[in-house]
Amino acid sequence: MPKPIYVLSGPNLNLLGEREPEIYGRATLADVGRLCEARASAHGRALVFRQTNSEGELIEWVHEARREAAALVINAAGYGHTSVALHDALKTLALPVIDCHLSNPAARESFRHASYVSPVASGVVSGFGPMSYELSVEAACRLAAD
Ligand code: CA2
Repeated sequence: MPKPIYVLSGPNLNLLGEREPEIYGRATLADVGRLCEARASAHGRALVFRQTNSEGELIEWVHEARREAAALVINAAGYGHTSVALHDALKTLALPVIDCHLSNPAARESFRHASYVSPVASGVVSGFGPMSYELSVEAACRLAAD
């Protein structure tokens, strides 16, 4: 049985589709989950798709992914710009990690230019709205070894 692809989303992404549609679009996180599911199943992979507003919970799930996942897609949202603890957790993984963003942080405010995730990721996908998640899952499936 191939291991699943984990897709983890961080704080405030539960509000997707409800606020700031000019930046993040009108799709909800459930819509994004369906796109990811379709991409993973095209590769014969199961998907674990979760969102949390808690930094500790996000880190627990990264530890879980370390044991259970074939690859990890993570949109750490605000924690990507602030969390050394998340950076340390991601650094322990021996599997592909894709740093995923709906918007293009490099084209936004300067405080979004710093990332604690991208230095420990295999690659970064940003700026394509929900398609960023689809492309990230595609990359995760193609990079996954287990
Ligand atoms: O573009 C992305 O995916 C971000 O990771 C989203 C984060 C932001 O802090 C990063 O710089 C870039 C913010 C997520 C907040 O999500 C919302 C969704 C809808 C309405 C309000 C916030």
